[in-house]
Amino acid sequence: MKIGIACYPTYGGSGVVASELGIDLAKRGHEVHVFSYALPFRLRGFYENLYFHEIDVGSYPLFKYPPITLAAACKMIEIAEARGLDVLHVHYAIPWAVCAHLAREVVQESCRRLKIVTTLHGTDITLVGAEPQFFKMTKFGIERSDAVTAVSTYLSRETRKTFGFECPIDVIYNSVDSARFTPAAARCCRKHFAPNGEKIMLHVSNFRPVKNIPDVVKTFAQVRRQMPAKLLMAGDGPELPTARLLAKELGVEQDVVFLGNQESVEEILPCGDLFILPSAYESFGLAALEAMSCGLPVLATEIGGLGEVIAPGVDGWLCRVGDTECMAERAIDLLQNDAKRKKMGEAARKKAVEQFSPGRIVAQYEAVYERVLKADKACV
Ligand code: GMT
Repeated sequence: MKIGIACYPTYGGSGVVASELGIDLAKRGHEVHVFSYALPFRLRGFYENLYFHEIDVGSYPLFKYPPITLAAACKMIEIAEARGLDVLHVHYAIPWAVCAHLAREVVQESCRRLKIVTTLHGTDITLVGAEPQFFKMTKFGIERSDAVTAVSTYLSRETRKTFGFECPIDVIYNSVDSARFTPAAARCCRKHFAPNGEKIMLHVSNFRPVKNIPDVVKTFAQVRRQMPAKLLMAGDGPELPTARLLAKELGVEQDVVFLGNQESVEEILPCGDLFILPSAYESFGLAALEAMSCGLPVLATEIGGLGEVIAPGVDGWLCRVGDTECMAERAIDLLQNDAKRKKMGEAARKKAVEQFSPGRIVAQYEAVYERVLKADKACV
C-alpha cells in the first residue's frame, strides 16, 4: 500500500506512535510518506520505502498565524497525486483530520478514492478538541474519516460521549519495541546518579500541565524524607520552571536531576527503580509502557486509559489524581522491598513484550487500511 502519515514532530506520544508505525510499515514493504512541519524526533535515520515531506508554512507579513492547515493540505495533495496514495493516516485529529479531508476534496479525480484514517490520541478529544473554538471542526474531521481509531477503550468512550460519534471506533493500543526498551541496556548511569546506592525514581514527559508535574516532585519529597533516593526527570515544557522551584522549596533540589529533552530515553529508563506518571488526564500512557518494557513498575493515576496498561498490584499501582500521600506510600513500599519491586518489574516487562509488541499493533492498523480500501462508503 501507499500510505501517507501526518503527525506532530514534537516530543509527545502521538508523534512517536506515528513515526514508529511509519518505520514498521516501511519495513513491511509499504511505501510510506510522512508529513510534518519538522522531522519527528523518532524518525531520524534512513529507512527504505520511507519519505519525509516537510510542511512549509513560509512567511508573509500579513500572517500573524501562518495557515498551517492549508499548507499541510497542499503538501498532502502534491504527494497524493504524485505517488497515488491509497490512505492518509493522520495522528491527532486537530488539524490533521481536517487537512486530509481538504486534500481529498482537491486531489485530481484519479485520487478521489483516497481513504482517510484518523487516530485519536488523547487531548484532541479530552481537552483541545472539545473546546468551543475547535469543537465543530474536530467533530467534522472525525466524521469525514473512513475509519477512526483510538489508543484506548477509555478514549473511544470519551469520543462517543463528547462528540456523539456513532460509527465504529477501532481501539488500537500503543506499542513498544521491547528489544530497544529493555532492562538489559547499560546500567552505568546508575552509579553516576546514585553514587551511594540510592534508589532512583524516574519521570519522562513533555512537562505540560496535564502531566501534573508538581505531584512528581511532591511525591518524591515525601519519599526522600523516609529514605535516600534520587529523582530523574527527563523532558522539557511549560511546567519545568515550576518543578525546579518546587524542588527547591521542598528542600530536595540536591536529589532531583533535570535531564532536559532526551532522544534516547531507552538509555535512561533502565537506570531507574520506579517510574512515576501522576497525570490529570492520560488516554494511554506510552511513557509508562516504555518504562514497563525496561522492567520498571509504574506508579500512576487511576484515570483515562492507564488502567488498561497498568494492573494494580501486578505491575504497578494506581492512585487518585492529586493523592501524593498514596503515591509516596506505594513508592516507599516498593523502593524498600527489592523482591516485590523485582517481581512487579518482571511482570511489567512480560506484559510489554506479550501484549504490546509492534508486530501485533501494526497488523491491526494494516487491517484497518485494508478494510477501508475495500469499502465504498465512509464509516466502516
Ligand atoms: O493528547 C495529547 O496530549 C498528545 C499526545 C502526544 O502527542 O503526546 O499524547 C497522547 O498520545 C499518546 C500516544 O497515543 C498517549 O500515550 C498519551 O497518553 C496521550 N496523552 C494524553 O492523553 C495526555
